[in-house]
Amino acid sequence: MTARILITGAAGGLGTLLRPRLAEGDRVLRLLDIAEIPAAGDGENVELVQASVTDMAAMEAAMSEVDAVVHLGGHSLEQPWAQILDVNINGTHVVLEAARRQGVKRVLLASSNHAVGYVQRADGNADDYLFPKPDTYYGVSKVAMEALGSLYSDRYGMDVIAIRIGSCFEKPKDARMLSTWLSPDDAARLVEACIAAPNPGFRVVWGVSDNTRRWFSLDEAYALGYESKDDAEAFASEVDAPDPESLAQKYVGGAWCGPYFDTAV
Ligand code: 15L
Repeated sequence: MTARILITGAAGGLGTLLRPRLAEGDRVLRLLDIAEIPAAGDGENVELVQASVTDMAAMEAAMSEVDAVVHLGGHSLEQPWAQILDVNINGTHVVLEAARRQGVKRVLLASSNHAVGYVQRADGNADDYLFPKPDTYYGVSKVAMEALGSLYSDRYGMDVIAIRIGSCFEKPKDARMLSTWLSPDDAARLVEACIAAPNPGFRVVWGVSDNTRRWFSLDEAYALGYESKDDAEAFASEVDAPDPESLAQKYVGGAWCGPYFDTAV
């Protein structure tokens, strides 16, 4: 079992869902965020670090005695370019470089479906390692994240796994998420598999549950040992029926391919 895991962006949505699910035995979760992180609960084996992922000195310090990093930090929605560049792209470089300097060999990167958001459903099932087709500056930052991960793996022999996350929430919120949903429990199972897989090198995997309406490959995730136990279909009656004319029916990125997201400068 991996003894100490550093989670960046630990106070965010995904970090909050993963925190209780990655707690295990003697394992220490070092939780890092620029925002305030909720204090340790009873018996919780956590260390709290309030810092920015863009702060090299702080990140190097945060890597001490760490066995694996789960990098969730950064903007999770579209933002103006300067912010995306600083926090998401530069921040990912800082995380990888700090890990390298401190001898942390394994880094999991929270990439996103928006790295390939303009891939059309008509093109067939979304395979692993789809060539980038970002739908936003945010999506571009996820492409850059994957490129940095590839570089650090090839150049320095690190194990870096980029997870193209679909939609990780407690429940699917709309018809699109009946395809893209990654249940929080499956997210934890996927992270555990990515942490435990022997010598993976650099990988790109889809982070979705085994949804009945899934059109994303899980081959590479399964090859790493992931086993999905959830299916968004269980919530199908709780969301509106899909609109056949919607962007969600056409593109991986759904509404992110529409004009609403074309506002960031
Ligand atoms: C993402 O990458 C976002 O961070 C998240 O907020 C969701 O919108 C998700 O993609 C999605 O596509 O559903």
